[in-house]
Amino acid sequence: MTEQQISPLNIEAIRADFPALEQDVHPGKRLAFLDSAASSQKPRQVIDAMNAYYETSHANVHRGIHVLSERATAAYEGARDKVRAFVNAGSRREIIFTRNTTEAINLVAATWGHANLGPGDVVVLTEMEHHSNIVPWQILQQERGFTLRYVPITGAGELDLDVYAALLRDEPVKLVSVMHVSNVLGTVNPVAEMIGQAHAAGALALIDGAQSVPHLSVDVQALDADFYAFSAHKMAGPTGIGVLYGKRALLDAMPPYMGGGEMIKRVTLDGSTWNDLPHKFEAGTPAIAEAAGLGAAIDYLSGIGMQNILAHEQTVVDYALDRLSEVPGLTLYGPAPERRNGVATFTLADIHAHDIAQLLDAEGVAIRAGHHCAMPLHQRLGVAATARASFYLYNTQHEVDVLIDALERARRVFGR
Ligand code: 7TS
Repeated sequence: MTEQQISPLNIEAIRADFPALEQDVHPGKRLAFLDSAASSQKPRQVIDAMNAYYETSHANVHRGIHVLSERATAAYEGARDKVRAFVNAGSRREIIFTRNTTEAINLVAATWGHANLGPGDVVVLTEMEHHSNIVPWQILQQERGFTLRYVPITGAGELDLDVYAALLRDEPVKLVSVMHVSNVLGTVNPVAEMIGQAHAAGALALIDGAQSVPHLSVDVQALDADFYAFSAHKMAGPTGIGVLYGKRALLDAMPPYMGGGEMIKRVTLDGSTWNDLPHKFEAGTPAIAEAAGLGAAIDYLSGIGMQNILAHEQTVVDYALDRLSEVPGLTLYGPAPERRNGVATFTLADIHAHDIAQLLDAEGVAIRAGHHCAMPLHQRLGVAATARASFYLYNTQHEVDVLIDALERARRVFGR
């Protein structure tokens, strides 16, 4: 079968939308970009939207009564409407623009967490979290003195849901903060069930959606998430903008994050009052061109269809897992193919992951090596570093073949 027959996407047409893919990164070595979990490439539609914004529409938002300010405001607020629809939030007021997932989680920790967590309270995280969903809570813990608990992972690379249920039953849990999809193992966590269990125990749930929103259809209302965080740059959009979804009643009750222009209703020398949502959480001049780019990315992904994107990725990842499992000396991490998404993480004999990445780069293959900002997970796996190939809508089975050939070369170079 050819790629075209087994993929629901017109992959050649999609690849033609991404200028960065059309280059040799070393003489005669065409780029095989297998590092989209770190940050995806951008289609021309996104780049064009940002350029067009700067060429015709740039001014500050929400301020000037002139044509360009109105255009800039329309671009910025129009992007908010697109985000609302993309994740099916109930109201545009529930969509807060941040810099990225990291800032979205820090916002919740510094506002909701600061106001609501103290000695005797428990926050539940998991062993597989990215540092951005561990460190903000550890920082806050030092100040507020609550307890952190971590749901362990099983040998199959999935969350131990029995331990999770026991924590909710036995401890005064106020918040569960968990990733939807693992950036290392690819595990798709059963967050709908986990949120339901958290609510039944009287806890709120924050979901780190950095690796889910780019790949899956996410419906924050169907999930009943209290907070949901993601980054534009992993979903074909620009760097510099991310999203915090929060339920309106929670956001309304939370104190502001940063103080400054735009987030106030009235300022006197004696004190200030806060603006309505979402502006209460968006102090200062925001990332306007980036919002325009994010809006274009959402149009682009929606135009192709998230179901089609997921089906294509699944085909490529399944093929990659199959072929990788045939490489002698290679260890794969993570659950069975039907319970995972987007990434293939491995070690190869005793070759250091950085050496693998360097040899692959010489063949034009871009992967990530290291701890992937998940050091506790790597400690649990018993390895200091892993190599990770990650896939998006523009990747092909041919690129997997190039990866495998390059790995074979690495084995020969290291005599393994
Ligand atoms: N959460 C998860 C699950 C992630 O994978 C990442 C980034 C973040 C949060 C942080 O996102 P940011 O946009 O705020 O930086 N993950 C990765 C990665 O796996 N390799 O590089 C970045």
